Amino acid sequence: MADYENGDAASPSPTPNGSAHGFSNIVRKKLMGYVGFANLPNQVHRKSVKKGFQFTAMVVGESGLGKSTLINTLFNTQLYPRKVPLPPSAERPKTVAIESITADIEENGVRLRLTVVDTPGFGDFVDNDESWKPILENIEARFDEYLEQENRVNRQKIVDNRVHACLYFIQPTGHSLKQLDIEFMRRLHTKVNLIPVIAKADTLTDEEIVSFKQRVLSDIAEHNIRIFQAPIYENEDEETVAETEEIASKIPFAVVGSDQEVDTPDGRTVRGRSYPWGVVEVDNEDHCDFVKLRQMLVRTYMEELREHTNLHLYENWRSEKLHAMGVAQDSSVFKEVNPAAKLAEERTLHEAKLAKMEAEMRMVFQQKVSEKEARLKQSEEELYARHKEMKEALEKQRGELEDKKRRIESGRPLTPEKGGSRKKGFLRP
Ligand SMILES: Nc1nc2c(ncn2[C@@H]2O[C@H](COP(=O)(O)OP(=O)(O)OP(=O)(O)O)[C@@H](O)[C@H]2O)c(=O)[nH]1
Ligand SMILES: [Mg+2]
Repeated sequence: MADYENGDAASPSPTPNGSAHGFSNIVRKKLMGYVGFANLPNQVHRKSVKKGFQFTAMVVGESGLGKSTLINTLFNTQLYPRKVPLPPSAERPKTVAIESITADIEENGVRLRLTVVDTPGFGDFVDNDESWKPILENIEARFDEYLEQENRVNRQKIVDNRVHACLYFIQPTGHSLKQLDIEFMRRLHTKVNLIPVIAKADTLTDEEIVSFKQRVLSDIAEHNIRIFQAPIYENEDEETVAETEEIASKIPFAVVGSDQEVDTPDGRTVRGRSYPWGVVEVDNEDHCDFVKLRQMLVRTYMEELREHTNLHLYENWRSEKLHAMGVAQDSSVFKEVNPAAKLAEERTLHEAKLAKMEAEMRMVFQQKVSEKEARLKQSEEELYARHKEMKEALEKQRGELEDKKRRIESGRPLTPEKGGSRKKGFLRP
């Protein structure tokens, strides 16, 4: 099934029958002519190009590992001027300082506001136990700033200064990760997309790189550190899956940085580093993983890094923070409300209420009718009984009268004589 974009015109509205996604009675229809919504991706493209993009990358690693050089190489610009080495007597910062540089760069009409957060001083002290702390604080302060913008009344112009990726430079020792590296990654992996790189890979042989990578990966796995992995989606074409796997197979990227062009023995001019034994080409995949790192960070997964930062890292931080403040998220409050579904729901409730009222009224009516019927029946019975009684009394009276009549006609006294007694009207001589 297609992955419909949320909340846009392309998303089908749920059906009132309340099926899980509202797709149950969606039918496939053939268009009879060009409608124009095939142009939607172009509209999105135009809009986002107009808006421009914001991306913030952080570089962390001990001094002199080539962080600034790699950023210059990645974005093909002199973001960082070449450094003048400090004299040994110069004052050096006592803590990890955080510096950020922002530049607007443009390529084929697409504007990118790139911010690079540098962390000079990391790992430079005798006691480096807490070197990760100012960096974590900086990342969280950027989350805080974003949250504050989200809570404003006007949210039209939110500037996203959150760190979308952190390149962690590993010293090319050829052994394994140092305590400093593990501690940093352990503390930061839930707050930022970690991309580990092996710095100055030209100082190691190919075999050394292979075994060093394995050791680094096993250290990472052992400490349950989650580094950024490009996602593989369902229904992705084979080529994309192969590309993603190829990129993933190079982690940690063994990189070489150079913002200088050098001539190769075969007469080409390339970005690279020149040695008496030959030239290391930055953009040559046989020489180092720079191209794959650029693919991960810029060409293929920049949007994925931004999305993962927003949907997972920031979201987790935000809910943890709100939870700590005692604000529990009420999922029903944040539930997306579809007006059509809401209307249907209200209508159903109203209909149910009406039906209940009707049933109650019918019950009351029936009760009254049966009471009346019972009363009528009772009076009918009473009437009948009275009628019967009266009829019987009449019958009795009639019987007596008939009897009297018969006696008078037969000349018998009405009252039979009882021995010696005289009856009225009949006098004895
Ligand atoms: N061999 C080799 N040298 C490099 C590489 N990248 C940078 N360098 C050199 O290493 C030195 C330090 O490079 P930077 O880019 O300033 O290093 P950084 O990590 O930014 O250093 P800080 O800002 O002091 O923390 C420079 O002389 C670079 O020319 C690389 O890939 N290989
Ligand atoms: Mg630097």
